[in-house]
Amino acid sequence: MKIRKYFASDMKEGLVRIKKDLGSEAVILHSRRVRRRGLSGYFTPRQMEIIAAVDQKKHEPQLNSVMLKKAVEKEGQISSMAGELETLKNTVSELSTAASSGSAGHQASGLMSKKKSSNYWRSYLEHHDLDPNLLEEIFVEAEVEAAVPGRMSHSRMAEILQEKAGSRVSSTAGFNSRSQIFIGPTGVGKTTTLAKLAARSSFNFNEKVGLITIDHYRIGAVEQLRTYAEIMDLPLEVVINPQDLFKVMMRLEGCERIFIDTAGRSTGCEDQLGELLPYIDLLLPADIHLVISATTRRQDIGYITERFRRLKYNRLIITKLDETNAYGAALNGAYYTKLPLAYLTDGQRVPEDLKPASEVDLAGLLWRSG
Ligand SMILES: Nc1nc2c(ncn2[C@@H]2O[C@H](COP(=O)(O)OP(=O)(O)O)[C@@H](O)[C@H]2O)c(=O)[nH]1
Ligand SMILES: [Mg+2]
Repeated sequence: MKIRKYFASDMKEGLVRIKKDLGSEAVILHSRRVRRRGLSGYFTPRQMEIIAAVDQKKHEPQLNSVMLKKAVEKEGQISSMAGELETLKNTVSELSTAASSGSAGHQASGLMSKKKSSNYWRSYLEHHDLDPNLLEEIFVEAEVEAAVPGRMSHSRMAEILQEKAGSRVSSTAGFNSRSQIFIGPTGVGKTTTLAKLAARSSFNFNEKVGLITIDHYRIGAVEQLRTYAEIMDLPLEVVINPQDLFKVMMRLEGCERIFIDTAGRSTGCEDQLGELLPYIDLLLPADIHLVISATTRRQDIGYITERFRRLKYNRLIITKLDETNAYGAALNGAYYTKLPLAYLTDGQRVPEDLKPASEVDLAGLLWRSG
């Protein structure tokens, strides 16, 4: 572990130096405002003292998405082996049927083409927890286009599925509004994702950014965002009732982009969800992101998208893609809501582990196999 102390005029400058010096894996251990030593310290503005560290032994892959791709490839290999086994099983059983009906030669030649049955593809997609109706819709169209009904080569099926599933999912790039609101169940990564996006807006796009939290039920949650706000040197306002929101928005008048965090309410509690509505109404027009974890079962995605509907969300964010190897959540979410996907996240690192959905081959995640 390499630990270094830095002095900079502000956090932004410090972060740039730390990144240059220790690399993007560096973490901030501590930061505070201090006076310069000696008499001159009283005549110059306070400085930021930042203690940063980097674990030299840690050997992380460059991008979590690389791991993601590998996992998908491995998954594909296993599924493909399962498919081969199934084809073999079918061959034996069909050969024995054919032998008893006296046409073994003819049947065998047809089966030697490396085509896989619909059942193979069905179970392959079921593994990704794809909604059965969505799966059925895709299959009906795919079967129509198949040269040999019931059997399709891997590449042809991949092509067809990619086109069919892809056409059902849209993505949106960037922001449409000044206010960016994050809603969704507890623990899905709302605050972390907000911090990633606020960092991108501030550092990559040089926008003047403000943060608001209406997290008034969980003190810990306010502290989490406060830590990010301090590290990024962004103003944070805590709102505890809708009336305060007006005053807070006036204070953040100079901010071009405002990120608004909400407390994770228990999805089933209608009253608590309803409490957010007055805040949201005051913030409109806004980009309202429903944040869902990729590890959510499809039945729960249906339930969550329905429950939160009253909060007028207009786009989706799927988090924690690094924690699963079933990638149906993004497609299911988009299918149930008919709304665009905005961002995907695949790790805890702020701000690195985030990608605009428009840059990810969503359908391809499902069948990028060998
Ligand atoms: N593995 C993984 N963890 C994440 C991701 N996004 C957030 N987390 C973690 O999930 C936990 C809950 O995140 P938080 O932002 O507090 O969730 P919130 O309750 O919805 O605000 C934290 O430990 C985060 O570091 C992600 O994309 N991948
Ligand atoms: Mg939170």
